[in-house]
Amino acid sequence: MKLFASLTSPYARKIRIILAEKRLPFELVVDSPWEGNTRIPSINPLGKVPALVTENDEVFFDSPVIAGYLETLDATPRLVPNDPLDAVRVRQLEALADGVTDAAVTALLESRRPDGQRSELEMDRQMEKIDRGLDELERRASGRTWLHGDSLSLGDIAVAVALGYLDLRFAHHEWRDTHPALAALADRMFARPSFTSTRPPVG
Ligand SMILES: N[C@@H](CCC(=O)N[C@@H](CS)C(=O)NCC(=O)O)C(=O)O
Repeated sequence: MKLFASLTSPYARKIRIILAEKRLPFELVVDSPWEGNTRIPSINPLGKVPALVTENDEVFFDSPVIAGYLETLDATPRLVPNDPLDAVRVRQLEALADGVTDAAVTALLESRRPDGQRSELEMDRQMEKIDRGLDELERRASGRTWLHGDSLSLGDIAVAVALGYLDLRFAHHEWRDTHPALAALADRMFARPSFTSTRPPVG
């Protein structure tokens, strides 16, 4: 398996963490879709990372689809429950966490636009999505070790990746002060080898 990824992409990090947790061997192909010589559009027509090429040369994107594919392989731990409704609940957690990440990525790109083209209104809208998403995740994390059931799931991974991305790009965001259950979850998740080995480079 080959994973095309940039080292700062939170979506790609989610997949690298899943691969590490499941101890699945893969080749990491580092490629940034923002660079002129990127190969990504020839693999994923949407020009985004992550993209996974399987042993049979089948291509999967985007990250929830790749996560779904990895779940079909013969590897433990299982990160999505077998029960169909519980599986949807874990996917909902992933979607909420990815939505927080989407808002953070959009706000970052907006903040990098040249003077005069930057919209404070758009940045505020995205930050509100982040804050509402964190409040909902805090409610779901409160009083629990794991976000779903009694073991690690894709939901815990996606949420911790979103929190790590906030730390990387919005270090001034004091989400820990107002979200103690998420802060505790982050402390536990960030200590796992799958997280320490995939820490994004600063920049
Ligand atoms: N929903 C997608 C989002 C992927 C995504 O937006 N990746 C960013 C990097 S963090 C990207 O490749 N952006 C390039 C572009 O939008 O052209 C997923 O979960 O995989």
